[in-house]
Amino acid sequence: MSQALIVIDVQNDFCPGGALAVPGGNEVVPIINAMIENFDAVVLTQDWHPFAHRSFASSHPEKSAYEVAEMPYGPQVLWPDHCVQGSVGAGFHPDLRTDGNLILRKGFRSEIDSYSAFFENDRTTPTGLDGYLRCRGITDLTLVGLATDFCVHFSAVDAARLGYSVAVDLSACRAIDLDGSLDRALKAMRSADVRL
Ligand code: VGL
Ligand code: ZN
Repeated sequence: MSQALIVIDVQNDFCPGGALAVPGGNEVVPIINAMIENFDAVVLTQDWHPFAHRSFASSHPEKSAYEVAEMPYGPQVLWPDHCVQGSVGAGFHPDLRTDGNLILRKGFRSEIDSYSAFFENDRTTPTGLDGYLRCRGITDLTLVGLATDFCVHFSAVDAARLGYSVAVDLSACRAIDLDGSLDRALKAMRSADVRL
């Protein structure tokens, strides 16, 4: 059994003061830093959007942030501009240990968002992370990071669907909690056999 820690989106824009701040987002940093030693592989993901990404409310003049838009691949929550490629907000939290061995950037295509570290929001375009983990013989994943109800949730459910044994350590996650999204995410993860 080989185990990986998947650290989801611990970036400045998701921490207090950032463009899409998750309450208490910074609190996960020391917890995650202390976990790193215990894994065979450590993957860090980065939400990594081009300027004027279609998931930004600013790309939909008739809509405001946190409203939902119909995209070709289905409904999409519209967010404040965040994690623009190369910006300070897209950088990792300055205290996060970044000595993991892979950094995976997602959401880099203008027309499609990617909550999950495994598939873009059309639920079919792969990011390549499954291939990387499989090649390394990794069978067990622990997910931590931001935000519990979006990128951690979708990554965990996809990982379980791909056949990994998946745990989410909620002490090292924080949620956005938009209209009950945290409750829905916890239910979805439980029904996908993700250990919480
Ligand atoms: C995320 C909303 C938009 C996340 C990323 O990391 O959970 N949420 N982009
Ligand atoms: Zn994003």
